[in-house]
Amino acid sequence: MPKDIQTSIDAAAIRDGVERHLQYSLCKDAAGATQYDWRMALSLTLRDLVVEPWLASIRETYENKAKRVYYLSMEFLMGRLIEDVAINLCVEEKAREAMEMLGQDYAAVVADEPDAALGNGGLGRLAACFLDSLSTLSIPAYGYGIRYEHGLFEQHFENGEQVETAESWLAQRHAWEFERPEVCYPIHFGGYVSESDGKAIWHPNETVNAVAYDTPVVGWQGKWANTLRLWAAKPTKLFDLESFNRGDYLQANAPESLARTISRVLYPDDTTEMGKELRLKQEYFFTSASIQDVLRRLQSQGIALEDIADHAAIQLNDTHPAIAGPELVRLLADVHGMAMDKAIETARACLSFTNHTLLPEALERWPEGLFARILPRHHRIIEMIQETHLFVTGSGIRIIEHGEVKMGELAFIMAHTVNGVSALHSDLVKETVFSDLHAAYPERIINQTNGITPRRWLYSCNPPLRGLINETIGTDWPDDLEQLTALRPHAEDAAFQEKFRAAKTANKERLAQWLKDRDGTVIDPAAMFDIQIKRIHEYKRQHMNILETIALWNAIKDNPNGDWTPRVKIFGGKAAPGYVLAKSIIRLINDVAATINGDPVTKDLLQVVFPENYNVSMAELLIPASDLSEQISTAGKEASGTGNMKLSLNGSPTIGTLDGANVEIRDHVGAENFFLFGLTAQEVMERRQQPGYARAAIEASPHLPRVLGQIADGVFSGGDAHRYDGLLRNLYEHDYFLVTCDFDSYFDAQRKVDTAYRDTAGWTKMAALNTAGMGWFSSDRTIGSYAKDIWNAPSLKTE
Ligand code: F58
Repeated sequence: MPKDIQTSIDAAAIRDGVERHLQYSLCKDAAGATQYDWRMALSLTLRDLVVEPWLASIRETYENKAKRVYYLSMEFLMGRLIEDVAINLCVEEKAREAMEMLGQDYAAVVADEPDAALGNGGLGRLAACFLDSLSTLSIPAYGYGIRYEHGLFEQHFENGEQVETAESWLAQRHAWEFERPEVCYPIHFGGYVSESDGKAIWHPNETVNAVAYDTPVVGWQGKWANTLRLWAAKPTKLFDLESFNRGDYLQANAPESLARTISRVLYPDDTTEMGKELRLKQEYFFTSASIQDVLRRLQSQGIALEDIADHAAIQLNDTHPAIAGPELVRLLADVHGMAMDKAIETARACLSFTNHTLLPEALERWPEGLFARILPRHHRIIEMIQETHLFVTGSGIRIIEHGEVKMGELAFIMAHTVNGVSALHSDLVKETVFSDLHAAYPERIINQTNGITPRRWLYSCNPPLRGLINETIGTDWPDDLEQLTALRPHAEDAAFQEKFRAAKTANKERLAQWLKDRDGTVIDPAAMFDIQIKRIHEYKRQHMNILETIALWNAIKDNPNGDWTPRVKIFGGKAAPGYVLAKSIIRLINDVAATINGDPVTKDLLQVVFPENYNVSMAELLIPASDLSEQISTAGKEASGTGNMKLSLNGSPTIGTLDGANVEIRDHVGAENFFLFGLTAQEVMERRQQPGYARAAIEASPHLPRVLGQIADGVFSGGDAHRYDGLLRNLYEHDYFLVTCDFDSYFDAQRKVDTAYRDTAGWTKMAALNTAGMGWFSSDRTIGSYAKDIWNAPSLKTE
């Protein structure tokens, strides 16, 4: 059935499924059913359709004794699932029809689903795209993570400032998951380690249980499904009856609330002041549960412990699960009696590690005292790993140094392969953060440029463009994205161009309508939509974009009758709650928006929009509607970027620096279809050596003194001349991210964009060549390459 699921299921069958679930799973009559009920009934019906291919995939994996990939990640930014599942099963139209038969609006039901926002940004979304591709490629795999009760915070603006509130996606039942109370592992913390007969025995003083919740991840055309297994923390003793009977109700609940804390909330970045200890516990909690689960599965198949690397490839998504190394060593050596050296070697043969950042402050380090208190046995094992490493390599690089446990070094030393996420980034990993370890292990670092799933990021989110592509090159491209190159010969064809523009306009109108309905914001789809969507961070330089907006506003006001290209600048993104400067950037954008949008002279030429609470679902609306993609990070700082890929794929040329995957995007779409500006990574490093570079750049700029002066005068802050003191001081005196140095070249590149956009045919060609050139950035290519170069994990595809 999986192979021809499209033909075997019709709209009437889906309708019957929805009716059945409404009655038997939700106990509702159609007359009394709410939007929630319809959504649940549809979700459960679609979930039923996934169960068969899911069980078949698991069965096939066991029968073949096939190698499995385990993707350990603190974050999975899944977004909504109804449309995703319907599309992968190729029943989207039938589901729509079924809901119509029932008198329901399919789109409204789809939009009712809360985003599963179990991630901060690119790293978490990459994990979600990878799961989609692993299933599409029929590679047996598990995603392992945490079932956070609260996903990424909700963002609100009050007087232009970001205010955070708790997100609660689990307030309603989560339709897609299966609770597995029988899959439960104890996770220990604290205590001490004793030795007897040369054997180490850990006596922990705290234990929680990790309970599995499984969500199916079905691949393209429903041929294969893998599992996303998320762990929830539960107390070993549910309830303290003794305390309850004494009338101490708070104490009675203490075991539960203590345990639950571990899986309660997703860390919104580690710049916050929340307990570091809790973060360490979260990391160990999900990693230990996952590793125990892997070993249990291998043992149930009778696989000898020496041979586990032939059957399990464990990928560490950043350093967050880096404790997997010592944990696997502990289980092999302490629990199963393997010799320590052999255990280290065996663990390394299973493990590989992806680095996602060059920002040194983002590489995790734990105070040694804290680490040894929470994980005393692992502390000792890390010392042994370190001894072996020092002995074998003769290098002086230590994992534990200056009272800190360095997780980057640990992950690197315990992995057989380390990868960066774009060509430039992987080179810089070798030259900067891990240069010493690279010298010690010269074969270990490789590159795997990131990718995105074309199912969600084109097929699903952009129906007009999907239709045009189908009509032009056929329908086989969603799992063979390089077929998009066949669009190239059409890029200059007038009839194709007209349809391409019509698709873009439809997407822009959809976005405009959504903004009007949700926020009452009115934007004109005839203007250029210039979009920057990503976490707010100094290195991503949203402040450079808003400074350029002010300079453009000045230029228009100086010459209101000039030949200007109308623009709507759209921002989307959240700042870490503790990141003061990023929050100041948000406020500045909102302040500038309030001033500029109210200016009668410029309002038809320039507008700034910052819809609150950017998330995956909002990205699905913004990306297809974009004309210009802002990828303006300081060269050498954005490891890869994946939003850059999504926007370009959807026919939105990039204005950007030579950073991360921008470099490769430009190669693929053609330099003439990319607006390049700014210093290179090498030049950035050199410029930083010049004393007073920021002030010098400001003084030399024809724009910056005026723009910064306006901010300092309170032009955008109702006369409050001090609101942006911190931000301005940073730009004048420090400017580590070189906003001032790249500003003029950015401003000039933007004027080239203005001119290019006015040439409608030329712009359409450029946009179409972006779409046509992006096939290589499918996450299917990335996963195929991980499977071959890192995991040695074959696909079980049958055709
Ligand atoms: C991102 N990292 C990179 N980290 O910034 C981006 O260039 C890359 O494309 C992407 O990974 C995928 O490789 C990222 O998203 C985080 O969100 C961390 C989560 C934990 C706290 C610190 C930030």
